[in-house]
Amino acid sequence: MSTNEYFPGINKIEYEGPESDNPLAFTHYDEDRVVAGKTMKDHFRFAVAYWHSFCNENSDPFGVGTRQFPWDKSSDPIDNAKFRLDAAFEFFTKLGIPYYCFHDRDLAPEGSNVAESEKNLAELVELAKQKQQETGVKLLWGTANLFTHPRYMNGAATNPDFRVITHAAAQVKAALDATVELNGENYVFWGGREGYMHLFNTDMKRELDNMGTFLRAARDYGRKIGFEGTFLIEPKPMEPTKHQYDFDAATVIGFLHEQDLLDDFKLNVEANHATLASHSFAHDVMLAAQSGLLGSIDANRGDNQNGWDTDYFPTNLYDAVEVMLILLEYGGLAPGGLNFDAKLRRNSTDPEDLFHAHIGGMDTFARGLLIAEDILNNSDYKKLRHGRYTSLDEGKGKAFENGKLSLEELRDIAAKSGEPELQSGKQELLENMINRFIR
Ligand code: XUL
Ligand code: CO
Repeated sequence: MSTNEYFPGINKIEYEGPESDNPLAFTHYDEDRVVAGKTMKDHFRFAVAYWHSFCNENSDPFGVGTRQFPWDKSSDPIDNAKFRLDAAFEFFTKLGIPYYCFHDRDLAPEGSNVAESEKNLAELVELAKQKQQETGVKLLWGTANLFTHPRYMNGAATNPDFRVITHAAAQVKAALDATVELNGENYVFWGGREGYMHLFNTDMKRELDNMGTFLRAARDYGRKIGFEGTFLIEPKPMEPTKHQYDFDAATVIGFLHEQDLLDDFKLNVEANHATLASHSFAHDVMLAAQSGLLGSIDANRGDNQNGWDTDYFPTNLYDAVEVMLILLEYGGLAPGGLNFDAKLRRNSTDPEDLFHAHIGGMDTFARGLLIAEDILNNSDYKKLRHGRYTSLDEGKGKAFENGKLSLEELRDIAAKSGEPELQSGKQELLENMINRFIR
């Protein structure tokens, strides 16, 4: 632990149980508690997002940042990056969270050229490695920030200027080196500027193919240097770009097929990105899980009154239950995890607010897990859902599913069997059933 404490007066957050009224304790997240055959710690593999928690001062388009960063105390950005690392690991250990995630530029400042940026990152990676060894906190994923610098205004891998593509490659190479050095379990691509502002000036097909080529090169380099984890693409439909190529889970799954990337890539589904694409969080998680491509989750939530990516900390229990039902049915997240890609509100300015935010998110998902397990063990939820499909389980229905019946044969069955009686979807019954378990 550093000699300098950044969160004084806050001790290690402990589990105190549902009756506790201590706001700096967990009421449901009990990391060693075994649920459905795994500890809570292993179910979630919770992570802190370095950028929101330690780099984002909560500025918005109308105002400067409001958060005080006691670790920004030097005029030298490298010194500040080191202080920030101390603060981050103090927070991780006090919170008792097992993982963190970063962008290259969160960890170390960009230099004045490629070599200097690489050197800055390598210096901070060495220190992060020591911190990981001292604390046992691990890296869930690393990524490269290919959206902040002005050079990326027309995209990174999809930029029409080859020179920009090479800079993106340099950053991804260094971020992969960092991820491998820190034993990162996954590597994320979020293409905030991979998309277009207008089709008038865009060759969409060429840009999409270049994105595939770029990802294959990154994959090959990662495997060459010994990265054994999963590469993840994080869908988002828009913001900052008007149209982003990785629009939603379905679009990315199609892209992975087309670009022959399915052996190495999965999806990092983010709640507020799914809702921006007019889906629900559960929809994109389900789509990825049923395709065997759910890699990891960025947990947060949007706002019913606002359309944009608000990145609220997730406290919606209903969402958590829906998603935990899917994770329990489809085998969970590992080697991915649940990263709090969420930020404090602009007017949440006390250091302890960062604890409240994470405690709330962890407890929400822990409750969601307990409720989902209860539903799966003690209700007819699965039976009712499956029951709607029994006509496809045997006989001609099964033959259809196996592709054994022609369109003419299907027509003849319809003609012979007459009008089917209506079968209720039972939605209200199911919704009431789920609500009865949320207690
Ligand atoms: C932006 C977003 C990113 C990615 C990592 O909306 O979610 O923070 O998770 O680049
Ligand atoms: Co994210």
